[in-house]
Amino acid sequence: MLTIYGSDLSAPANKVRFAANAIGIKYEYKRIDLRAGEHLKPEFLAINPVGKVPAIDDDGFKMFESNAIIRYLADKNNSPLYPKGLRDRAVVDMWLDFGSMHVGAALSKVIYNRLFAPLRNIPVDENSLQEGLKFLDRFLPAVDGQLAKNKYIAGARLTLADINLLALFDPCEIAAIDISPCKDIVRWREALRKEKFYTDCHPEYGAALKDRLAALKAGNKS
Ligand SMILES: N[C@@H](CCC(=O)N[C@@H](CS)C(=O)NCC(=O)O)C(=O)O
Repeated sequence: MLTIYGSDLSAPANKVRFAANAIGIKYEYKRIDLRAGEHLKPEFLAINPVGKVPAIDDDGFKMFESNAIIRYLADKNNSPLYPKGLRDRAVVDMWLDFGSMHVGAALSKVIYNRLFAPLRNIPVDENSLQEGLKFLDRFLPAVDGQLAKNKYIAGARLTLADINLLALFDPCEIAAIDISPCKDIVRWREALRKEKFYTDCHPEYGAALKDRLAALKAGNKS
């Protein structure tokens, strides 16, 4: 049995659930309360020694790092989400890595400073926020251009590279990141957000976001 350890507001953790759903794997989802510090308790550190979500326990085989996890799950299940052909796989890896290392890193800076820092009563790092926005200005059009030429990010088929970006874009609205000028990202995202692999997770994500937003508006920094 596969257990996924996550948190409803964690994009990397949600990515693992999207991928498991899309592959068709049954799993148990265990929420780790990051605000309560559950991720740093010995019970969780025994599953993931670096103390982060997501992590998985697949019949005693434990892993962390979302991209490594989704590659493992797809390979284990011979999923077309991670094609086996040399070049097809290379293109998926290319967009998966670019998605995480560049688009995801820029998004994180903006999301952290606009959403999580205020929630945790931590001063906003204006330089980091501006750097994130600057990189998004550069990278989002590149993703949009790729999606103007292809239905999915790595070509004609849905792959792990789409699932990665889809999860990373989830907090855009709440972090006031305007992706509306990127028409093909919008088209691609709208279509994928209707898919069952996504909607099966979405209610929890939406509810968790709503709670945090309400707390933010009420000035509850706890
Ligand atoms: N690169 C990691 C990122 C994991 C990560 O940073 N998770 C955050 C939640 S989104 C976390 O566990 N934060 C708790 C902490 O670092 O103390 C992945 O893709 O799995």
